[in-house]
Amino acid sequence: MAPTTPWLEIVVPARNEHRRLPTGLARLCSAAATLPPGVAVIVVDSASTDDTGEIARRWPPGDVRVSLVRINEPGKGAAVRAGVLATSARYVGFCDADMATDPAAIPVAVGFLRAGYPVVLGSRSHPESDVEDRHTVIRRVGATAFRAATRVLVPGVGDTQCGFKFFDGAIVRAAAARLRVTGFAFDVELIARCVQLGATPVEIPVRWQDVGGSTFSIWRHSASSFAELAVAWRALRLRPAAPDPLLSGWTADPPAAKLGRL
Ligand SMILES: Nc1nc2c(ncn2[C@@H]2O[C@H](COP(=O)(O)OP(=O)(O)O)[C@@H](O)[C@H]2O)c(=O)[nH]1
Ligand SMILES: [Mg+2]
Repeated sequence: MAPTTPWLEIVVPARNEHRRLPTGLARLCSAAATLPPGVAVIVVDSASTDDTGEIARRWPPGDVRVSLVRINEPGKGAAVRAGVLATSARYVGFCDADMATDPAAIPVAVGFLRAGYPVVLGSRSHPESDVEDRHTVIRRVGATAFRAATRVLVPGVGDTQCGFKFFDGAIVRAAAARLRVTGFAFDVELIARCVQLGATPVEIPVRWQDVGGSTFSIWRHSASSFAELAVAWRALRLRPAAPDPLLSGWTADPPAAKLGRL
């Protein structure tokens, strides 16, 4: 039996993921089961019109406990925020329901957390990443422009949008509590807030394979994602967080790990 208090909780935001969630959760749970017992998954469903929530609620008990949080507010950022704030574990991560990032990287991310690195980001721009990108040209152009815009808020981070991030739990809960951006650009604000709290992010290589059925619509979400960067910029200036050395005993400056090797 898994211990009642998990040491690692993984949040999976999911909206209308009836098709991708069963495979995604199965892959996530089997990767998590390779870790020491005490890993739990929290699926956050916001107002799906399919049975996404039921898939999570009826997930069979196993080595990795799966639970469901339901919220009404739409947006990936709102879902991850709610999931993170529902955690109490020492370490907290989040992954997309499609598991486009191979969850085999989870033990690597955990290795970095255990070594004292508080913010571990899966990165498709890492030179050792293996990326199979089938996105349309227009989405790729948009992503390049978005990446350039993120540099103002999180200089030095090559990929803010990979749906695979792991954190010291205390830091990410403090950052999520202040989060203003509720949509797809929330990652940028979340990372910037962790940096404000005194953490230095490290990017690790991932295997990333596009999975069809994306919930991101170029027409509906592109403009709002850029607008969200402006919201984040304003919010970070109006409500900055002072570095808090009491949050954790993390490694504040890990230059040796910049390339994601341990
Ligand atoms: N709960 C919740 N999850 C969302 C919402 N929008 C997107 N997501 C989830 O966020 C993740 C985004 O990944 P995906 O749709 O694959 O987008 P892409 O990889 O950027 O094309 C998926 O797990 C989605 O189900 C939302 O409004 N609510
Ligand atoms: Mg995806």
